[in-house]
Amino acid sequence: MYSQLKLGRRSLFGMAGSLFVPNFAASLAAQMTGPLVEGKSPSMIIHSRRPEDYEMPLEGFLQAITPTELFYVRSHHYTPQVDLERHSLRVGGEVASPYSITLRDLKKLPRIELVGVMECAGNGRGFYTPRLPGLQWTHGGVGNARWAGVRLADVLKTANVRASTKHILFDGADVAIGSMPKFQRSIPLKKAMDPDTMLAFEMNGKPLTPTHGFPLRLIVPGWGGDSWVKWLVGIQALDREFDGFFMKTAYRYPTKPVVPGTAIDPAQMKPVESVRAKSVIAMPRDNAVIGQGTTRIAGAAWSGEVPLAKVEVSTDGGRSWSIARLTSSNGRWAWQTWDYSWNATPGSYRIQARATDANGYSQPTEQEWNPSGYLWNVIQTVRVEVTPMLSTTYRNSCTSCHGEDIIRGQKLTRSQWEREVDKMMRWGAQVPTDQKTSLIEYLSTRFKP
Ligand SMILES: Nc1nc2c(c(=O)[nH]1)N[C@H]1C(S)=C(S)[C@@H](COP(=O)(O)O)O[C@H]1N2
Ligand SMILES: [Mo]
Repeated sequence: MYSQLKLGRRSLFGMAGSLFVPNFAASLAAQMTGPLVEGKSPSMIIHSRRPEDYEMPLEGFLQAITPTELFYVRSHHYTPQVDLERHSLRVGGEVASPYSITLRDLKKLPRIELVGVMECAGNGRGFYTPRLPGLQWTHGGVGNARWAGVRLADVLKTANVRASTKHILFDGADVAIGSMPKFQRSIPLKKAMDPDTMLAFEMNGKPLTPTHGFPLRLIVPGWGGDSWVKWLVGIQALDREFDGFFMKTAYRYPTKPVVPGTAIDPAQMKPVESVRAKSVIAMPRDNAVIGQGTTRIAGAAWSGEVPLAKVEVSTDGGRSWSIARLTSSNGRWAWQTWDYSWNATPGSYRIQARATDANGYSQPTEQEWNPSGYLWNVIQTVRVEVTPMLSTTYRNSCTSCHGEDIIRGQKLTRSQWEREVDKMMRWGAQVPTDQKTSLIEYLSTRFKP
């Protein structure tokens, strides 16, 4: 039975390969192998499987809310399997009334929900020069999900936090690999008491998945992902900032500009807190060849504690800027998808997007180097070539399989061309999604009734 199935697949590939374009068979093969990681899209960029570190591909920036299967994963240690029957959260430290609480009892507190962007402090590290050790994230160490849970402030109130408390420490159920330090982080009391700081048990309407912190994680809106502790088992009130490795050595950012490549004493740095204004262009892709006409430039943008104010787009490498349309509205902690309609004429272009926050801070053009490669937010540049004849796309999508005479004979309206292109794509035509509109534009201009 199984070998028959395999044989069936192989002969299907053979057929597809001879009748259609060869890479159609290849993409079919990729789809048939299924997700490479359970619960994650096969398009995730895999940095590491053990521990789990997966990056969201660029297409994720086109979505107002990141589906869990596209959401990045950053774990320093292996994913712990938490048994809900035995799980409880301990609340202690500088408190008058320490206690333990089960998830079921925790859920009796008032439920809150918010859409929030979480970005790994190391997102974009791969762009720094000189290069830096650590995961070489490009753009996708970030995601925007709907989180539901209870206020951390409500949980702390029951414990009667002492007046001496300055920081709140969070402990996860993950066990350190080898002699690595345990992943433990503290946040200042003020942020802990913020009504939006949450102990979340749901992500995108479902219980948290094991990789994203089941059964309970911290949500620190606006702050780098390093503060969003997963697999929570303990909370402690402290009279000072926690002095473990992940506070005093890692996740620190220089307080003053530094010379690239130099080492800096951690004492000269402070913990990463808020992320900064940033935008990512999801389409068109870098080095794309696109046909002249209306082209969609789109992506997502966010900022941290300070709300996002605007996104601008440049098609001339930053000489002139136009306002992009913000297309989502999921509250102040969410990222915003944005869109810009560009009338592209033949030539070479450098497309850029620039986010600005409500304080007037805009993304920089030059890197602000720091020894661990945190908080990369330099304006992204996407190079595109606009061709008059749409030569490459047209050739790859249409005339690589059949002659132009079939097209020329048809003389269709725009909506007929739209249907025709959809049909051809179902039949295996390789039309890059970011070029579909220009292809339809091209066909309906050149081959009209
Ligand atoms: N217990 C625990 N919590 C953790 C981590 C970890 O390794 N252990 N990684 C942190 C880092 S650095 C980031 S960026 C986020 C990533 O969350 P995600 O995997 O749900 O995307 O979780 C944070 N919480
Ligand atoms: Mo991170």
